[in-house]
Formats: sequence, C-alpha cells, structure tokens
Amino acid sequence: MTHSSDQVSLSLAALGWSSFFGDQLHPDEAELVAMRIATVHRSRLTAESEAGPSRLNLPAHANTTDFAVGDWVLVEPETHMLVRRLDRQALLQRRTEGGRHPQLIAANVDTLFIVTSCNDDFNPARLERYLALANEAETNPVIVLTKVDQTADAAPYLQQAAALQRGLAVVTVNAKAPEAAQTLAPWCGPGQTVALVGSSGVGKSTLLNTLSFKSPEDAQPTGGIREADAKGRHTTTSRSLHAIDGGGWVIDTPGMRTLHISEVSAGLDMLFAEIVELAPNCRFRDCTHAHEPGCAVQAAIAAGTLDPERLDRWRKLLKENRTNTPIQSGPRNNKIQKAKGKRN
Ligand SMILES: Nc1nc2c(ncn2[C@@H]2O[C@H](COP(=O)(O)OP(=O)(O)OP(=O)(O)O)[C@@H](O)[C@H]2O)c(=O)[nH]1
Ligand SMILES: [Mg+2]
Ligand SMILES: [Zn+2]
Repeated sequence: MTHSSDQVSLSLAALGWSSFFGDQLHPDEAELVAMRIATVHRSRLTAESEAGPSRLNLPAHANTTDFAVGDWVLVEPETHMLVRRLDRQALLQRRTEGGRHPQLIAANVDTLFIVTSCNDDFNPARLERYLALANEAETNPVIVLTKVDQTADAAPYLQQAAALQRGLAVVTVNAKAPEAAQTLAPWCGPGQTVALVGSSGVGKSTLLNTLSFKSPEDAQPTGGIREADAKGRHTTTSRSLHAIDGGGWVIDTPGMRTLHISEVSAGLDMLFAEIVELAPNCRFRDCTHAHEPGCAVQAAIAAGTLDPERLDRWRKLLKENRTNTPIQSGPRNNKIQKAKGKRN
C-alpha cells in the first residue's frame, strides 16, 4: 500500500490518462510532458505527473481561472511552463450569482459523489440539482449518505434518495470509518477520478481523508457543524486533487450554498425520465400537464404512481433553466474558449 502520492512514480494511465487525451497530441509535441492539474489558485497552478507533484508556470496571457482541477495539460519539461490544455472528457461547472462566467468545479471526472448526511442537510430538491449537473456533464452520479452512525434508521434516507433518478446508486457510510473506502471502492481504482460535492459540513473532506489514507499532517482540514441545523462552517475553500489509497484520484471541493441550474437539457430529461416518458401519451402534443384533459402525467398522479412533488420540482427546474440559459449559447464544449477574460 502506498500512503503518499509523492513517493511513487505513477504511470499516465494511473493518473487517468486515456486514448481520448493521447489522440489530441500533435507530432511536434513529443517533447512535452502531460500533467494533471491538482490545485488552482489565484496566480498559481500545481499538477501531478508521472514524476510526482510540481508547480506550473503560466504564460503571461493565461488565466488560472481557465483551468479546472482534473484538467490535463501539456508542460515544457525544463521550465514547467504550461503550453496548452487538452480537451476535456467531462466538465462540471456552475453559474454563480452575478458571475459572468461559469465556475469550473472539476474536469475529467468519471464519478460524481453527491454527498449529503442522514440529518437536516438531506433535501431531495437540492440533490436533484446536483444530479442534473452530473447528468449534463455525462458523469456517473452516486449519492453518498454520510453520518449513518448518527441516525437510528437510515432506511428512509436511502429510499428517498433512490427515488430521485432511475437506476441511481445510493450508499450509506460513516465517513470517518475505514469501511467507507470499501463501500466506495466500486467507483475508485487505478485511472478512475471521482469528485466530492455537497453542502458544507456533510463530510466531503472527512471522506477524502479516509479514501486517501492521509496522515494527520497531510489531512484535509475538517470542521464541526452547527448542532441546531446541521450547517457546516465552509472549512474547505479551494478544490484539490488527491491520490486514493489503492488507486485512482479524488477531488475535494468547497461546500456549495446554492446550485443554480443553467444550460442543462439532457440532464433534466434523464433526471425526470418517468415524467418525460409519460408526455407522449398526453392527448395534446403541447400539454403542460397542469389542467389539460387526457393528460397522462396528471393521470399518473391520480393513480398514485407519480409523486406530485416531483412534478412541481421538475417544472421549477425547467423554468429556472429557461431563465438562466442564454439564448445564443454555442456548442457545449466551446464554453471554455469563450470563458477567457478578466478574473473577477
Ligand atoms: N459521526 C460522523 N461525523 C462525520 C461524518 N462525516 C463527517 N463528519 C463530521 O462532520 C464534520 C464536517 O465534516 P467535513 O469533512 O469538514 O465536511 P465538508 O463536507 O468537507 O465541509 P466543507 O469543507 O465546509 O464543505 C466534521 O466534524 C466531521 O468529523 C460521519 O459519517 N459520521
Ligand atoms: Mg471540506
Ligand atoms: Zn400532460
């Protein structure tokens, strides 16, 4: 077992490299080294590579905010000058209040661990937002219910979470216990990258420390929560990539207060598949499923096979998505090219 990423020499495949990235290399780039962004700071980037961690130098015109933790970049081996970023296989991003550009959460993530606790943090409407984000980025979502050791009965949480999306994986853990790593092992392993998202205080950094087998000095700081409402204290303030004990990579992120939905369409259809699939059976093609006669969605609610709250939340997210999505948005994968500009 290796307990520290810097003591071992990693293969590119172990770092998450695949032919998707290899195919992007030009013949004249043979001298360059591929590295994976590990941290993004205001004026500084660090990366993991086959030779271990290193600090990168940025060209004068480049902006650290254009890079996401998990990105693959090509680097000049002598100077550690970043030459270019490779196209992403997946990008998790969100619109922030008043922000001009989307905020990059993580790139090239295989599995998104949506973390919530078996307490007052648990909120189906908020989890659906995270699921829409994961679906849209074509990243596999898993709901991780922490603090199972602090509840008498986790079954209601499990049931509610599993009902949020067809085929959704849901697990319960005590994030502090080593067994949590076994529970999450099916999604971890050499070459796999997972990211932890969720509200402050749900145990993302605690899970990271368990998964990566951190020594107390290396551990990500964790913080207590308020007893009254289970709210955290925003202990983690930046995103970072860490090696998982036993292979693979995990990205810690700061707790999010709100997650606004924008530019998700396939993501919402997948999330609410049971409603979307009923719509073709409605009498009217443009049925709003509110009051029309012959509405298959309303019929399902009357029959008790569809939860009316799901319909309400679907409508709300559709509306929010319409309001927040710029009419002239380009193809999804072009967003980063447009996101150049001044840092806010
Ligand atoms: N008993 C128990 N406590 C937990 C569990 N997971 C997390 N905690 C505790 O919950 C508190 C918050 O954990 P953190 O790991 O800091 O939470 P976080 O999600 O990283 O929070 P932010 O960095 O603020 O976003 C700490 O006191 C942890 O020890 C769990 O499964 N069981
Ligand atoms: Mg944290
Ligand atoms: Zn209808």
